[in-house]
Amino acid sequence: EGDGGTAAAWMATHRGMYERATRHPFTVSIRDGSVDLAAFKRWLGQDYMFVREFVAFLASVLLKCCKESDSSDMETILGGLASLSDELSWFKKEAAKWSVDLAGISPLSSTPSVPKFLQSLDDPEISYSVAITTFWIIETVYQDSFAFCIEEGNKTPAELGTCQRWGSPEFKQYCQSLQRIADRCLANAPHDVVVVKRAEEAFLGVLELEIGFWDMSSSQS
Ligand code: HMH
Repeated sequence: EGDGGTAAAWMATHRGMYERATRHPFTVSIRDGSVDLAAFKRWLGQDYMFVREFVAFLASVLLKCCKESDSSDMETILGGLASLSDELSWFKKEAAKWSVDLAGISPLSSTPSVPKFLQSLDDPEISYSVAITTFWIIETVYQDSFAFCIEEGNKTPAELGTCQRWGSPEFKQYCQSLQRIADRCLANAPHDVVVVKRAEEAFLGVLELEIGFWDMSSSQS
């Protein structure tokens, strides 16, 4: 943030939406300790399904990277895939701890638009710049949301402490590398107004998706 790139500029321009995604009542309730455990478990199961879709999406980003980018981006994205692999193990462990039956969860039942959104970005027609911007903001919403849960003054219940995986300084650094990649791609594409416009639309699409995801988690079943 604050390095004068396009990514930071969009976060500023769309501040209201960004804050609705990163200071949502659901994650704020994790921070202040008032979180409803039924809602937490709902989130856990649905996010496990999300991450499975997200792996497929990220594989498509990696493929675009190999085809369209000649830089070291590949290693960052590969690191992202490795971190999703850890994340899946984390979800299984947490699900066992909270008695959430992952096998019995219908795929993103409350958020059918999620697979559609991610799959629409698999298309070979979608440029690497748009895909990497999407990836950056998806990770950043979680990073910012959960970093807030471990900031000074939090009352996050100890048993939810492992959500800190997204709030850690390492995860923040990783999101910052993604932001630098997105900024570089967007700066190289100014001649291509359509690409930058598509990337901004994807940025906003992700914020909407994330807000909807938190809403789904906090709504009564
Ligand atoms: C909905 N957005 C959602 N789930 C996640 N696990 C992330 C972002 C970050 O990986």
